[in-house]
Parts: sequence; structure tokens; C-alpha cells
Amino acid sequence: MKNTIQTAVVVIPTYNEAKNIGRTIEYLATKTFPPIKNWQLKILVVDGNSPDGTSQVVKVAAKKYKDVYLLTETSKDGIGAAYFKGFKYAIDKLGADFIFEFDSDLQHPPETIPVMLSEAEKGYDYIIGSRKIKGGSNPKGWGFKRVFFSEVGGFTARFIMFFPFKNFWRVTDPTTGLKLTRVKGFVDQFPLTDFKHLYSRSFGYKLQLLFETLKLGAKYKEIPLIFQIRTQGESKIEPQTAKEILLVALKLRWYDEFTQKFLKFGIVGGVGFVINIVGAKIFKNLLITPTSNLSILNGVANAIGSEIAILSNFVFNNIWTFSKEKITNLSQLISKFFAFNLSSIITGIVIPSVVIGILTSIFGDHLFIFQVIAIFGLTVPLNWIVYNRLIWKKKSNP
Ligand SMILES: Nc1nc2c(ncn2[C@@H]2O[C@H](COP(=O)(O)OP(=O)(O)OP(=O)(O)O)[C@@H](O)[C@H]2O)c(=O)[nH]1
Ligand SMILES: [Mg+2]
Repeated sequence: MKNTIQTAVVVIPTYNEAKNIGRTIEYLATKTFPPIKNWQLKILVVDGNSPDGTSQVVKVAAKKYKDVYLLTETSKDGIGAAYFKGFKYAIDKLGADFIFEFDSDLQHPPETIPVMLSEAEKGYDYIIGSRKIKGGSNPKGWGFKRVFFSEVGGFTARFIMFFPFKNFWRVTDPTTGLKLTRVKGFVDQFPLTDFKHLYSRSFGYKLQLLFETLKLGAKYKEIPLIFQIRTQGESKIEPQTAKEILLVALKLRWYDEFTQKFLKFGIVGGVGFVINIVGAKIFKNLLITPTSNLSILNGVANAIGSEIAILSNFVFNNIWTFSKEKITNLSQLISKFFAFNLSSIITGIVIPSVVIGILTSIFGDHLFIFQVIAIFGLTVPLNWIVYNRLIWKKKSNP
């Protein structure tokens, strides 16, 4: 792709930014864009029908500089909604290959634009301006409250969304507003007109875009962002922004397919455990006679209870937890059930028993503690891995 000229659209949402937008456009058009030769660069301002004449300023600038566009909303609808409308316009009308999210108030240094474009040229899909990596920072002039919300809120959001998986370690600044995203395969995958799908029309959109772009498998790169202080106009950050950001993070994690699957897997496993205990008790009562050998009877009763639990786990995981990967073909059902049985014995009995034996020889007789460690530290994660990787392996998309 290096030889063909690609189009990058800098989308700038504005609300009452008459004092800022003129100099921002001028700076980009006269200082930032001219040295960039291998990209076609366009500016799209999405104005929330600002009463302060922002759109007038943009119209004047559009006459003076080429490739400056204005999309006017009917009213202030939130920064997230403005970006989504802008993305759609940039794709449909401006032929965008890449899209920048960029603020109007020059808090995002324009010098990051060529840096981000060069990362895109290297093949990255998603380039994120981070205030938290080396070379990046928040404004020195921010008061304690703003710093606190940015640091603690950002970290909490990141923790809620990604811990303990790889994105947690790699995405350092989840609430940053400076991004460059590839359209094909990413921005064009978002339901850009379906605002019902958006957890927030306001600042929480940042988390949702980040979460979903990463889920789409974007190859991403963070570059340092020295976030500047706002010098003109008023902040649109409201007191409820922090709360809203956290709520969006919680919703993203909770409704994520992975979380939902894991919860169902846990419920099915818990029910299976109860079935095992209750089943063993019922069969013991059914089979017991005055002459029963109790050790054999207990063993047999437990084996029957376990097998019923295994069957229940298999059935409910198949129709509920892994409904998307459901096995329906009879011969597959039989072979997978056989594999499921075998793995249940290995992960549920053999491995924990050996580990409990070893732990006992090292630390002495603490059976209950060792059982808890073995079940939650070994059986649960091992089953989760076996179910996902072997029994209900995701059908790969063609
Ligand atoms: N169209 C539109 N733009 C908005 C809306 N809310 C914020 N913006 C714009 O989005 C950009 C970011 O908002 P800011 O208030 O600067 O937020 P911030 O940069 O995180 O915070 P500050 O440091 O306080 O400026 C600015 O260009 C705003 O004008 C909105 O509801 N609609
Ligand atoms: Mg700002």
C-alpha cells in the first residue's frame, strides 16, 4: 500500500469552539499537512449546532483552505455521537482510508499527526496517543481533581475492561481521545448509525471504540501524547463524566461474549457439583441394603453421581454456554462426549488428586484447603481451556 496515496480524515467534533477551531484548522492546513507528501489529508468538523458561531468560522476556513468540510448536527448530541456521524460522513463522502479522532482545542499536538501516519504506513490498524507511556504526559496545569480522575479513572476503566488479559498490560491510556484508525475492517465494522448500540453518546464512547476495535483484532501501537492545556473556550467535561466512563467499562466487560460464556460455564459447573453430591446421595439410598459393603457402595454412588453431573455439564454447556459452537451432529456428539468424559476425569480427578497428594506431603494434612486450591486453581481453568480449545472450538470465520 505504500505507493498509493491514501486518504486520512481528521475528524474534529466541536461545541462552542469558535475561539479554537479557526486557529486549529489554520495550523493543520498550513503547518502540519504541507510537509506530508504521501497522504491526502482532509479535515471534517462535526459541529453540535454551536450557538457561538463555530460553524461560521469553519465555513470561512473552508473557503480559504482546501479539503475542509463541515457537518452540522441539529443539536449538541455528545462527543461520541458527533464522532460516529463524522466517521460515516468521512467514509461515505470523503473516501477515508484512515480516520483521526482529534480535539478542536489543540490539546492534541498536531505534531503527532505525521508520527501516527508513519505508524499506519508500517501496517498498524490502530494508533493510540497515550499520556501514560514514556514521552507522554497530562498538562502541568491540571488541578488535583482532574489529575485524580484522569489517573485513577483511566486505570480503573482499564482494569475493569481488560484485567488480567494481554490488553491490560499493553493499553496504557484507555480514555485518550487521540487515535488513528483504519477504516477497512475496523471503523466500517461499527454500527455507525445505530446509536442504541452505543453505551454512551458522550465521553464513554472512547472506551467502547477501544474495546471493540481491539476485539476486531486491530494491530495497534501507542505513541506518546503530550496533552496540552486548554487555553481557549470551555471544557465540555462534566462532573458525571467519570461515573459514566466507569459504567461504560463495566457494561463492556459484563456484556462481552467472553464474560457471558465464563459466567454460564461457572453456573453449569456449580450446578454439576450439586448434582454430583445429591445424585450420589440418592443412589446410595436406593442401592443400600443391610449387607452392603459401605466402601464399595460409597464409591459406586459417587461414580454414578459424577457421571450424571458430567452428562448435565456436557448438555448444558452445549446448549447454553457454547450455544454458538453447539455440537448437533450425532457422531460428533458421541465422540465429543467421550472426550469430555475423559477430560473431566483427568482434570477433575487425576490431576487434583495427584496435586493434593503432593501438597499434603509438603505441607501436612489440610485437605479442604488443598481441595479448594485444586478445584479453583486447576480444575476450573483446565476445564475452561479444554472446553474452548478442544470440545467447543470456535468455528473459524471463513
Ligand atoms: N459536536 C460535539 N462536540 C463536542 C461535544 N462535547 C465535546 N465536544 C468536542 O469534543 C472535543 C473534546 O472536548 P473537550 O471539552 O475539549 O474535552 P477534553 O479535551 O477531554 O477536556 P478539556 O481538557 O477540558 O478540554 C472538543 O473539541 C469539544 O468541542 C458534543 O456534545 N458535540
Ligand atoms: Mg479539550
